Amino acid sequence: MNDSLQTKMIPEFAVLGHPNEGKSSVVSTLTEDDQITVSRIPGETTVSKRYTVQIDGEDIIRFVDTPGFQVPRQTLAWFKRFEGDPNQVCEQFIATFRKDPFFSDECELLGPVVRGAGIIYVVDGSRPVRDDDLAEMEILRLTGRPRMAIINSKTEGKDYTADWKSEFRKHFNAIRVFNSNTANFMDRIRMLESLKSIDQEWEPVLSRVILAFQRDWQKRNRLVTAFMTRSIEESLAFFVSEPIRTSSDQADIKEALTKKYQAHIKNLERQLFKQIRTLFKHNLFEVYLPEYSILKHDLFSKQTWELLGLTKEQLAATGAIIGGTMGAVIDTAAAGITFGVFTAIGGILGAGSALFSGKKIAKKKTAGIRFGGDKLQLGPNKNLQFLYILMDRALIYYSHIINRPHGRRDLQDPSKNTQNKKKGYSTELTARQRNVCARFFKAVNSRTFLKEKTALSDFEALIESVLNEISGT
Ligand SMILES: Nc1nc2c(ncn2[C@@H]2O[C@H](COP(=O)(O)OP(=O)(O)OP(=O)(O)O)[C@@H](O)[C@H]2O)c(=O)[nH]1
Ligand SMILES: [Mg+2]
Repeated sequence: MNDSLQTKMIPEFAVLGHPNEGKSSVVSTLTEDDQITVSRIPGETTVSKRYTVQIDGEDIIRFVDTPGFQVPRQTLAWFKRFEGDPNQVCEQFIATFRKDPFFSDECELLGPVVRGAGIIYVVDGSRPVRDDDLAEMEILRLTGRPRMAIINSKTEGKDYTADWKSEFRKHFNAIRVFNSNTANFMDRIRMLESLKSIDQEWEPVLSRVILAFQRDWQKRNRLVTAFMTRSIEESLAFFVSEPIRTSSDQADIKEALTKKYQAHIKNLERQLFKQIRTLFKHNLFEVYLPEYSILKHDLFSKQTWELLGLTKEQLAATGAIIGGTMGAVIDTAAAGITFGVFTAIGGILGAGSALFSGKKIAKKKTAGIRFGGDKLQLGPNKNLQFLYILMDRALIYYSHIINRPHGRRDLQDPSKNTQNKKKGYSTELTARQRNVCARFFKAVNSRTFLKEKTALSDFEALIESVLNEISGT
């Protein structure tokens, strides 16, 4: 297939409108591209630029970001005076004014329309309809191209949606509310569904686009499942140990082990979060986390455990610990040494009485010198609750990422869609699902994956179903 033939089959939509209404944000959200410049200052976009959505290296759909209309009334006056072939009105307009600076933005924004793009007209529904807007709508009607209007309300509390809709009905084939700063995956799908209705000829190709988007989303969720399962498995199985010699300061060793253990687990979580962020194409900045987010708390803090929904009884059970009253018994080569209170461990680490354990290291001879003694080991964590904490934090992060539209550039004020969960997802699991988690936990802990054949696959299936539920797919 040659290039031009392939290009023709890829649907293309020009996003048009008044300056500063959110055109670039809409393109950014629709294409999941956070590199597109969005700015408070009107007139930011000065040239039309195509953004192509690719899935598995294949071009799927294009959106063209354009400059805003500058002189819509004068442009409309010319369109109305035009006496040639109505299908040629845009071409003739550009041919006439290509070199005229007065109409330079209008020539630029109509360029993609001449090339056959469908039209998505963006307005800010939080302001009233003005004469300039009516002129813009009339120009678009006169282009004769399939067109859809979308209402992207920038300011909450002010709503002129009804006025806009009644004007739109005269000029457009479809109308949709689509907010570039809150839209999630399903909103994007619904938007594409509406686009189908603006031109019957595009129906089959847009159906294919929607299918490609949905398959890609499923694939991402499967990847997140794999990343999450591996990360959790690694965290659960992780342990650190250090030999104890008579002269060693055991308190120092405990502290060093605790630091090492926590740093490793936190690092695994960071890596997982980065994988999720990359998969959902967020590059611009560390995704902002709302002040109240559980993820703001340290993985190893008491708040994390409380916020994720541990009951008082669970807290009491997991940690005598958290209060700092747990003692750990270490077997030593010589005699049983009882360590005192491990307050330094705190939080999760304290949870689970078997977290710290002592092991006798086989004495061995190296170059004639006898080494040996006892070993202090921290981890693997034997507390099932640890699995739920890791799982919940990853799911909350996932929910945050998928609900953050790429066109959104402010850092505060999390989107409405973000799940402002006070409790973790694990608190909503059914008894059967908890059983799946417990079997997975046990298989990791006792390294019996070979025997417990379905422990891993059942856990993965559970995670994937929760991801699908969170994303509404
Ligand atoms: N709160 C909110 N702000 C938005 C929304 N859409 C756009 N904005 C903001 O409005 C300003 C303009 O957005 P752009 O996407 O750059 O608008 P534009 O239509 O491309 O503007 P020009 O390129 O100048 O014509 C930016 O500060 C955006 O962050 C929205 O849905 N909600
Ligand atoms: Mg712009």
